[in-house]
Amino acid sequence: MRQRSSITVAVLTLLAAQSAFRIPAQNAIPRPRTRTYFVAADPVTWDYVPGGRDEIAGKPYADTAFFAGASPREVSTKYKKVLYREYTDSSFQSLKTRPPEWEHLGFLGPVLHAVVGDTIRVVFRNNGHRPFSVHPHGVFYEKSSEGVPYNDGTSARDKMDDSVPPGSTYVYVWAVPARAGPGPMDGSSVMWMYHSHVNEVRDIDTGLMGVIIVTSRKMARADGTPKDVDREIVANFAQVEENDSWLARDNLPSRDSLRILSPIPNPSEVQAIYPWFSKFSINGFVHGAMPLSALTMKRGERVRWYVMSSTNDFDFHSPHWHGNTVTIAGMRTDVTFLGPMAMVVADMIPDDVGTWLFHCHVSFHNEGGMAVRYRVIP
Ligand SMILES: [Cu+2]
Repeated sequence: MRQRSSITVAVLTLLAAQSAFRIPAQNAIPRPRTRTYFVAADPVTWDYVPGGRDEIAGKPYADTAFFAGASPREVSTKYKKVLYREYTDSSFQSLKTRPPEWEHLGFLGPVLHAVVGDTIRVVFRNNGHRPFSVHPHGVFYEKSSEGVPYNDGTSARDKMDDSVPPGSTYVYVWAVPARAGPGPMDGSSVMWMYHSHVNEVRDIDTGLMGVIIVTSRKMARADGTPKDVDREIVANFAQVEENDSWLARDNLPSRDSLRILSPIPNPSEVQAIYPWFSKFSINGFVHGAMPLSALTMKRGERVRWYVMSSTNDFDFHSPHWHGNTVTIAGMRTDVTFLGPMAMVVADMIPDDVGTWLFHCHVSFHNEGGMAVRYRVIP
């Protein structure tokens, strides 16, 4: 009798546990799935100062000197680039609309969200003028999805991802195992970057870079975002060397491009006649030109900042948030440090209402324009 009642209790407990798992759809743990993204490398004219104003100084851009005592800077802030852009399907006819909360991404590619246990499929279309690729960090890739040409002992099918010719499409497939997700000291999500890696430096300086965000399964919403975060923000600190871009020659004023005869000029040759080609940028914006509306958050929101840097010789940055503090791996700060291609995740619960500076604390980067503003509203 006693044994029978304990069986009954066990069955009732099991039934109760099962009904407890019938939780509302918005709290349900998403099943592992394949997330497909249609991403093209597109020729685009990008403006580093879209509003024409230095919003750190609060003046028209052309009125403000580059460094104190420097000669007046060039007025055109538009450069031909090749950027990753997201499309709705494999016809690559319709660009996917970027929602307002992701407007701050600027010249970065789309964020590829995934959950531990998922598979990411990137259908990559090269609309550029030369071979490009997509190389991911962190996720699990086989040799056919690494996106880098080097002497790795592979051949044939395993080389097709290395360098995708202009006008071609290639499908990259990346698994997202536990080691691509949050580690023991991480929060509910981690960041990885992706970029073209046929010629790593020149491809990135041409504009081909983006971000992958991987969320732990138990903390993920259906769209892959972490459910303990209200707002995700990505910030790429980059000294973009436009002199190193594949399109450097096309971006020179015509009087200067006549002085350079080679179709792909030597970067130092361009730099010598046109020093402005070094762009001290956050997501492709300089001197506070990122629209304030793109970085507006509410007091008390749980804001996760994914901060990273680029690959050039001087891509050492110290991002500094004014007005509010963050925690990074459980430790409190308001400044962090990035070496080349570094990635840091910082959590903020803003409590200080106002318009605040977010800038690089390396002094010549800050003076050179590596600064944006963010706004906290009540
Ligand atoms: Cu810096």
